[in-house]
Amino acid sequence: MMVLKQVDRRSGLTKKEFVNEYLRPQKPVVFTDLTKDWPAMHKWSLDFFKSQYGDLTVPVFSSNYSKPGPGYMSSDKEMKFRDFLAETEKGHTDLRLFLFDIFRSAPELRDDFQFPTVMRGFLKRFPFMFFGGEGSEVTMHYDIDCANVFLTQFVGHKRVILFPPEESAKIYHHPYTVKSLIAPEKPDYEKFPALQNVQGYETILSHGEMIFMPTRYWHYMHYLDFSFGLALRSQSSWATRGRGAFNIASHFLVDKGFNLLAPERWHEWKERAAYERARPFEPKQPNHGELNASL
Ligand SMILES: O=C(O)CCC(=O)C(=O)O
Ligand SMILES: [Fe+2]
Repeated sequence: MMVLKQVDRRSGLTKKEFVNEYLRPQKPVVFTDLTKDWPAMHKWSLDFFKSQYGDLTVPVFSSNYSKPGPGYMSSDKEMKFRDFLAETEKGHTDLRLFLFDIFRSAPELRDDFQFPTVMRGFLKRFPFMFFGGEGSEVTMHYDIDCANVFLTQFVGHKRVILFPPEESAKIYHHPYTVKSLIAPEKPDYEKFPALQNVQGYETILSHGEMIFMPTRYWHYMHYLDFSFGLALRSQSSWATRGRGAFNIASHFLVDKGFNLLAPERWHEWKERAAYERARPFEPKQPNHGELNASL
């Protein structure tokens, strides 16, 4: 059976403790107190964004994002931010705002939060926001640039399931992508037998909590209520920076290129390759021949 441990929840973590207990060993953690002095914590709300930024035009994602074909890995349509918020508030789960750079249009919002001081290397130019309605799911992926991600939760709750990069084969990683097609909340062991041997983490994030997801960690999110998040990213080494740049180039050239040429066939090829890689990790079937020989 898949094993999901609870992510540690810590307050008052010093830089030294964070580095020794979480950053070096590449282990996730939830900071429960890092955002307590942020103006954003009481200022940013559904009504705040509707009233102050409702006129912005935003690029919206739907479930076409992961399907082979023309919508693959791009946003579907543009909407007024106000209309998007009204739809997701009502529980329209297909629409999401993903890697939304609101700060380009609203640089004043940067004064409402601070970059954590528990490590260096924050990419100050790239804070991103994510918005989704109750029931929305973010499929299993890791972040292509290989950054460490510090994701702060606002308003509602979100269930997060994580797997370390070493578990990639067991969750049927699709080559040339940063995706896996498994649904970790309802693991299908018939279809994906190697999932039975996977070990990961889970937690539920509430308002004000910040989760640290180490470099290349797989993550799946389930919005339990309407909520939004702010992701701050940091690069801890030139090696991960280089790997990120290589990833971006190869994924965009190879994956997007073949998706355009032959969407279905390319999808099938990736799926077959994912199965081949997972095979050594499938639970062993009882082998009667071997048993008899040893008796
Ligand atoms: O919270 C979300 O909607 C997705 C977050 C995510 O994938 C990230 O921060 O990298
Ligand atoms: Fe992500």
